[in-house]
Amino acid sequence: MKKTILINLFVFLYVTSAIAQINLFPTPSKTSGGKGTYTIGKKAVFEAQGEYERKLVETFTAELSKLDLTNPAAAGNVKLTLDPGLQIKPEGYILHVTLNGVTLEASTPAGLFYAKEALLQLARFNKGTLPVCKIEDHPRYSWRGFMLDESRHFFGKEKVKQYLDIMASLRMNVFHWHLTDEPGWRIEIKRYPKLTTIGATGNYHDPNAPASFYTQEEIKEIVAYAADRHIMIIPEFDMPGHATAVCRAYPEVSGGGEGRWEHFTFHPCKETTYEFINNILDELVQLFPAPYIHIGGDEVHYGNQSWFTDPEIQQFIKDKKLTNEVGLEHYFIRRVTDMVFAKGKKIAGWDEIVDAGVSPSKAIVLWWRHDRKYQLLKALEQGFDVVMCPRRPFYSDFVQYGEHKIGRYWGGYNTIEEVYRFPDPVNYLTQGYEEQVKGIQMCMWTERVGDGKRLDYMVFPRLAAVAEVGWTLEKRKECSVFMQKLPLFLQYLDTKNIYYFNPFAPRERLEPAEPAKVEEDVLQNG
Ligand code: TNX
Repeated sequence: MKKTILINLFVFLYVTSAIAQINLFPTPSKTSGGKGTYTIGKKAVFEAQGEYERKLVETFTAELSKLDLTNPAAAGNVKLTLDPGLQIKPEGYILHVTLNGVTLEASTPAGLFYAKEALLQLARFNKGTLPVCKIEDHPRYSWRGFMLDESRHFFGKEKVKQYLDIMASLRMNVFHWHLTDEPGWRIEIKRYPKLTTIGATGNYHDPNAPASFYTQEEIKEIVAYAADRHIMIIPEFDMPGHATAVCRAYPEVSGGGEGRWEHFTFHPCKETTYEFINNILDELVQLFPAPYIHIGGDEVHYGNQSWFTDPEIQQFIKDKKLTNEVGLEHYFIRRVTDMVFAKGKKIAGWDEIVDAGVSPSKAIVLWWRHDRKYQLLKALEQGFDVVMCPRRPFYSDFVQYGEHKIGRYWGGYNTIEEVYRFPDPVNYLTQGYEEQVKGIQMCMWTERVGDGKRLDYMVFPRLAAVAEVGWTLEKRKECSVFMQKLPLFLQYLDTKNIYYFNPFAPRERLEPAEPAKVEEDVLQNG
């Protein structure tokens, strides 16, 4: 009770104070407000010595020219300094607005980039009339991620770039790209053309939808676009399960499966399967400079029925002394991990890989099964680095409002407030393992998301809360303050024509429909 009164008082004082104009997404580590303002406009003059500083000036000028400013003709002085000798943490920065000008300082390019993004937000929210202030900022976690599933439905290059822009503004730095799964394979592999001629056709709602995928040229373009924004892209090649699209294109590597899960897995014993995977990995490591390749590893039991009956597989289990089918799954994961490691990268994998006997020096674990907290603990105890993306509250295919009909529920759903409060209530589990907890991630699975409009609705504005969980120090987080400033973020989304859910007027915008299942429609109509 006392705490609630104190928080309310704090919120009241906050919104009526000078610091209120210093709204940033995410909230910085330290903000001090002064008296007065300093105006910048399209005639701003920049002091920038090095090559990277000058590159940032170019992008900043272009972005500033698009803002709605009170005094667009204003000048103003902005000085950018990138100096590795400065005592500023790797992704940190100092942004100082005085009555005489603005300075941005950092010891790394990423830090200076974030200083630029912070200044851009200040200019946007205050129409160029910046409050005098000093912001000293650095992130809580080094992995601030967003995952997009483009296998179930494909959204394309422009949507991805738009999301990368918004992620950069929110100081998020990992884009996990789920490019392969049951309905479609979405990346050109030169050595295996049928992956895209056959594997890329169809989506979750329509098995006959025309092939959609990224060419290698497009991948390179998007990777470079992300790198310019200090975002690393980690591709996911899901295996040994969720491999249906691959097996459709190349049935010789299929491991069987039954009914709905037919051809769900790779064949786990054939040497040719491992050669096939190794050849694909060769192309992936060329395309993605990030230090990880995500190899999936999830939900194999859905479709490994034939592993129990196929004599060749059963013999293999005996010969290799693998105990049972789960032992075989772990054997598969260890082999693929070693392939990736031999190419100079670590694997990322879903939390099933914790049991596979993979060395923690070769892998990072994404903890997703919120109902298996012990799996998080086991990963930490075994020495794995971990990214936390539990379904509750970080899966954005869960609904966000009680009246919504489309999307997942599991003992509740994922409101923006619940997203914001994470890692509460699981923070007790990670105590003592802080070094191994690399960060957090939102995962956007798209079985029930058929187009960009519905995608936007599920991602926004929850992504702003995810960003703050990833960046803002625990002592600076306060949900009610976040909700107070959220309308500014919604206005920013308006300028980008994003159709978001509005938590302040939840019935105002209708939930965009899920696409109809083409197969079922045909059955019903026929
Ligand atoms: C579980 S998360 C999956 C995905 C689904 C998702 C739907 C994970 C590793 N596997 O294949 O799309 O649930 O929420």
